[in-house]
Amino acid sequence: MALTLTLSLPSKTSHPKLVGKEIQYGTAGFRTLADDLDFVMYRMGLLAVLRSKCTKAVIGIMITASHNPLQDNGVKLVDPHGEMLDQKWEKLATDIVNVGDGQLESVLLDIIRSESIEISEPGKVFVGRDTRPSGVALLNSAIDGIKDLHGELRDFGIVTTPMLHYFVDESNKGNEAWVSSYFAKLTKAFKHFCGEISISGAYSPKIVFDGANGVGAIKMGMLASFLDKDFLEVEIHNGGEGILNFECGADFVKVQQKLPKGLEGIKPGEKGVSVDGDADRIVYFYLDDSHVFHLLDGDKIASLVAGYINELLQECKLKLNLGVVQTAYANGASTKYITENLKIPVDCVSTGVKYLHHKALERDIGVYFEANGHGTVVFSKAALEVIEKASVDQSLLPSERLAAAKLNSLLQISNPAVGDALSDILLVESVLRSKHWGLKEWEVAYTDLPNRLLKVKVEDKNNVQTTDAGRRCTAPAGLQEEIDKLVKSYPSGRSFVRSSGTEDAVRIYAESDTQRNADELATKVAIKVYQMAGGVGEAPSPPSV
Ligand code: 16G
Ligand code: MG
Repeated sequence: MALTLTLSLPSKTSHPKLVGKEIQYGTAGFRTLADDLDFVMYRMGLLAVLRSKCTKAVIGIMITASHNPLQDNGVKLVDPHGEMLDQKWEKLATDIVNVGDGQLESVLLDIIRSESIEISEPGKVFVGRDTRPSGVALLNSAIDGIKDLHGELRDFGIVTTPMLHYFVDESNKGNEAWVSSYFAKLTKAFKHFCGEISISGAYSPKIVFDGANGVGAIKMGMLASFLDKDFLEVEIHNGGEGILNFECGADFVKVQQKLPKGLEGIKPGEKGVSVDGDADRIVYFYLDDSHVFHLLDGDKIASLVAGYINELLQECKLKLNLGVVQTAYANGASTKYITENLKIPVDCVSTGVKYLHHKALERDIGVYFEANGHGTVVFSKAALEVIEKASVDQSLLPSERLAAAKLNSLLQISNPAVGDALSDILLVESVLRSKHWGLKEWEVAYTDLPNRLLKVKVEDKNNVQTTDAGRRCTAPAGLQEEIDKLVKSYPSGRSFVRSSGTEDAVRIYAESDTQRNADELATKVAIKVYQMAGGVGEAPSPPSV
């Protein structure tokens, strides 16, 4: 039957497309200068309604540019289970954003036809944004798009990215999706877990919190109000008085390996925690007695949490399949520790939460973390049922039942929709409290191999193509062979290059036995990239040896 559907888009003329270069739905959605995003938001409002009609479920729109500077903003769509947008639809998003105003309706109609969308289905969209001032106008543009396709809207206002993912997931499961129910769920499980465990040994429930001057600080304040100080004592810094992500936040601390602005007064041994601008990443850190800075990143969190889950599984003798998922950026020492010491299998996937999340779902219990602090614990419904049953099974030993009960409440603390800085803090604190550990006791499990991350600007980042989860380079021809030759001459050497999914650049990672060697290897590889992949601007300086 011929489709005679036509679309009228009354707000289209208020959101004209900027003439400019093509933009792509990248690793975590569209992200660029906020001033360039008006028409993108409008079109994402339209697309979200179509996606909702297509999946017959609530879809989320999150307006954030995460750890990027204040003047940037971005948008990503959240799929029905709270996961990242389906990859086929990422392509549709790119198509819809890059057509001229004149073709917008016909491209929408193409999507309706190709995806067999029933236009009379309701379209339900949840929206949220971070604290960027540009978010208000951008939200209104998205709302225009939603209304033009007669979608229903629920605006959560300023929320963390993981909260929006959680609301979408819960709503589609038929559960309540309220800010208060989110905090109640996390803190109830945390209190349940910790209630039985006294504070002793090196453990302290106090954290010195760096909120990156963003939404994480606001929501941490709310979370803390649900917990008294015996559970979690939070000293909030960078609560919004300074500039978002400026010299603070998880990305700054991880990349610069130093204290964030505003936390200079942290005392040796105190637990520092930084989140990023939309609170989906965390890193821990502390100063030792000599005021030397120590970082505990996503790799350390993965090893702590997976190690503890493994202990509980052994105690309750449940044969569930536990695995860890990392990316090529995971420190080699962490992968070795998890596979050889903890004896937990590790999968390596491409960079980006969506890849880790999907891989982790293949396990009964999957722990995934990127080194930069994105991660969570996911588990199957069947695994949870087995654990719940064991926790009350009178044929088991009391110690076995107790271990199953602990595992059950630990899993309730995680946000299964996506990596969530707030729930990750509660997870880490639960494990530390249970082990009576401070950060030093946690840190000693393994020592990171010294490493270096560099980036090189090139004419076209698509010149660099990779395979094997970003670990081997297939273009330009000959570059991988050059990298292999360089790596061979460094003890415990490892290096790879990949084009960034969020910036116009090629990233270079190297690790080796000493910092000097890691720096030297990274620099030599960066020079090769510059020479062979069309480097622009100043060439990387050769190592000084
Ligand atoms: C995005 C990704 C993050 C990844 C980073 C890599 C999400 C929510 N975020 O921030 O997982 O580590 O990109 O950036 O997926 P790059 O491609 O520029 O190296
Ligand atoms: Mg983020």
